[in-house]
Order: sequence, then C-alpha cells, then structure tokens
Amino acid sequence: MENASSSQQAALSETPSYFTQEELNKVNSEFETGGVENVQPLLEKKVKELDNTELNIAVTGDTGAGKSTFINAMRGLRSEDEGAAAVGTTETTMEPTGYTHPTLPNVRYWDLPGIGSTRFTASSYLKEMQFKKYDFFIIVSAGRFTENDANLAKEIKRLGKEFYFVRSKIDADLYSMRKERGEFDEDAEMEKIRSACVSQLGKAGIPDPTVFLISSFKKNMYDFSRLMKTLGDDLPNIKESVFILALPIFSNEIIHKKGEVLKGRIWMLAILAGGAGGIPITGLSIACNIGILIGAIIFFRECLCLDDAARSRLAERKGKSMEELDAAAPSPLLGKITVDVIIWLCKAFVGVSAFAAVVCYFPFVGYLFAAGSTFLVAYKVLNKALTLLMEISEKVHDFAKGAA
Ligand SMILES: Nc1nc2c(ncn2[C@@H]2O[C@H](COP(=O)(O)OP(=O)(O)OP(=O)(O)O)[C@@H](O)[C@H]2O)c(=O)[nH]1
Ligand SMILES: [Mg+2]
Repeated sequence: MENASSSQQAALSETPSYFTQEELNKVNSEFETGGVENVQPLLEKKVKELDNTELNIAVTGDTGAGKSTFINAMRGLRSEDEGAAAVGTTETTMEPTGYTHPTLPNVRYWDLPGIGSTRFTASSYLKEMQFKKYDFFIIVSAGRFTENDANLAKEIKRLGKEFYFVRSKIDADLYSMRKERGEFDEDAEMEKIRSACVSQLGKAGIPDPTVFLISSFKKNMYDFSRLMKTLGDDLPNIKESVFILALPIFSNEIIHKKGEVLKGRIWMLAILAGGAGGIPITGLSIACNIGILIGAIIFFRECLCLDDAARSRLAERKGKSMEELDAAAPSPLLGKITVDVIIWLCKAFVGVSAFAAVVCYFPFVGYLFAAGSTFLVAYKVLNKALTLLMEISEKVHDFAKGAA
C-alpha cells in the first residue's frame, strides 16, 4: 500500500471539503460493499456538481463608478478585448447585463444600473434586478458612498445576501495627489479616503462597514487582493473553489491557490480515469480513460489562464507574439494535449512528490492508490501536469509583467 501515514499528513491540505458528512459516509460504505465500481458514480456526480456550480456576482453603483471596468478586470479582460463590457460610454444600461467568465461558463458577473440612475426604491430595485440569483453584491463608488448605496446595502442584508463596498479608481486619486503635492504619505491618504467612506456610510445607517480601495487597472496593488480573499472566504466551500478558479492571475499566490483547489480534485479524477473500461496505452503497462486525463489537463490549463485565448491576450497586451510569450516556458502542455503528451508525462515522473491522499476521510483511497496501480499512475500524470502548468503559469505571467 502507498504510504498512508505521510499521505495522512498531507491530507488535511487536500481536505475534500466538497463532501458533506453524509456523502463521506456513503462513499466509504459503498466502497466496502461494492468496491471502486460503486464509488465511481458517486465521484462522477461530485465532479459534475463542481463543474456545474454557478456563481453570479452582481456589481452595482452609480454611473461612471467603474462597474464595467471592474467586471472586465475580474474576467482578465481589458475594455478593447473581444467580449469585454463597454467602458466609459455615456449611456448607462438600465437592465442587468450578464458577462460570462472567459473559460468557466457557470461564472457570471452582472453589470447592474446604479440605483441612483433609476427611480426605484431599494426594495423595488432589488426585485427588478432579480436579486435572488446573485451570490453577493459589490457596490462600487468612485467617490463617497451615497445614502442610496447605504439603503441598498441594508435592503440586500435584509434579504439575506452579502454586499461589499468597493471604492474604485484609487490609483487616479493618488496620482492627482502626487501631481499636486509631490511626495506624500500614500498610506495615510488612503486611510483618509477610507474613513471618509466609512463615516459617510455610518451616517447613512451602516455601522463599521469595510471599504475596499481598489484600482481595476492595478490588481496587484491596494486592497484588490484583500477584496478577493474576503469574497472567497465568505462563500461556501464549493462556491469558494469555483471563485478561486475564476480569478484573474495577478500574483503567484493566486496561481498557488488555484493549484490547491485543482489538487483537491485530482484524486477523484484519477479514480474515474483509472477504473474499469480503461484503454491500454501503447508503451505503458496501464489502461486508463485517456479522455478524462486529457479533459482534466485542458481544464487545469484554462484555470491557470494558459489557454490559447488567454495567452494570446497576454502577448498582445505586451506587444509580443504568442511564440515569444511561450518561449518563456516552452512545454508540450501548451500545445494540443494528445496521448503522446500523456505518455511523456508518465515518463516525467521523477520529482513528483509522494502521493498525498485523502485517506483521513476516505480510508479506501490509500488502498486504491497502492504502488503500481492504474489509479496511482493517473494521479501522478495529473499531479505532474498540474505542477508543470503552475510553473509555466508563473513564468509566462512573470514574462508578461516584465515585457511591458
Ligand atoms: N484610473 C482608473 N480609472 C478607472 C477605474 N475604473 C474605471 N475607470 C475609468 O472610469 C471610467 C468609467 O468606467 P466604467 O467602467 O465605464 O464605469 P461604469 O460604472 O460601468 O459606468 P456606467 O456603465 O456608465 O454606469 C472609464 O473611463 C474607466 O476607464 C480605475 O480603477 N482606475
Ligand atoms: Mg458600465
């Protein structure tokens, strides 16, 4: 059997928190009565549930506050990119407009008209905007928050949803101050802006609100990361994982977070790929469902913003060709994923860390992933692919950052 004790240590970081206690018990008991064949349909159902989980994020705020720009930033797009929300237009949309994430079709950002541009009360506004379908609301302001914003927040809370206050364009404020005064204490000025927003909201009836100061053009600065962390942390586990996979990449930490989420799925995918019905792979001593492995690798690549469309946008933004970008981290994983790539991964096992199973929760996993088993090979292929893709993502994004 694969070393269960070292696996157990690592298991906590791979907690299958996607499972309720009831589901956990069911999977374990199904293994005892019917073995892996009984477990596979349950895992398949769980993977489908993860794939099909919807996330709907509503963004509201006054005209010109920066809603559309924020949505584009969340989708890793700039206003000139295909499919981006129109920015800086004088016309304000009066209806919620949904923008789908470039690679995760179940993640949508909704551009809502600001309540101030309608004649609705907070409650009729929310009804009109179909508030029920949103997981949470982001209220964007480019200046002070208004009484309208506060009333809206109170109503959102009353209806059982979360809201977050985002003060946008902080880069522009700081830029103007620098122009005006030369050197100054940036942190102190940000604190002033923050407390002005807080006091405004306090007066309008929201005690101790948290306000995030952001620039949609500088995601690696100010409160953008903290906002992303808070939004993720406040979501239930499965939705949090989807939110993390949908994040744009603006730091290596995001790449690592995405990697953790994807690692949490690998053991399930390996059990699905390594089961009965697998096709023998020429040159290897195992039979595997290659389609599952290829599909998973393509999914990892998309989540790490390494699909062709994302790389092409990144290259274009930096005035480089895609070949130049790819040369930063050349790899077969950036091309078509074929059986040959899987075989190449099988042979590139050296350096794969010890199998970290989820045996604390599913003791049978330690048994299935015994040395030499097909499941273990599938696990290692996916683990290796993910590790390599995370490295590539870091290099490609570093290159793009430096190549301005
Ligand atoms: N400097 C800076 N400018 C921003 C930021 N966010 C938005 N802008 C600019 O602000 C202007 C308005 O942005 P939009 O995203 O169109 O604002 P909106 O809230 O969608 O506006 P409406 O759709 O008209 O309600 C544009 O010129 C953006 O480039 C930001 O974080 N920093
Ligand atoms: Mg807009």
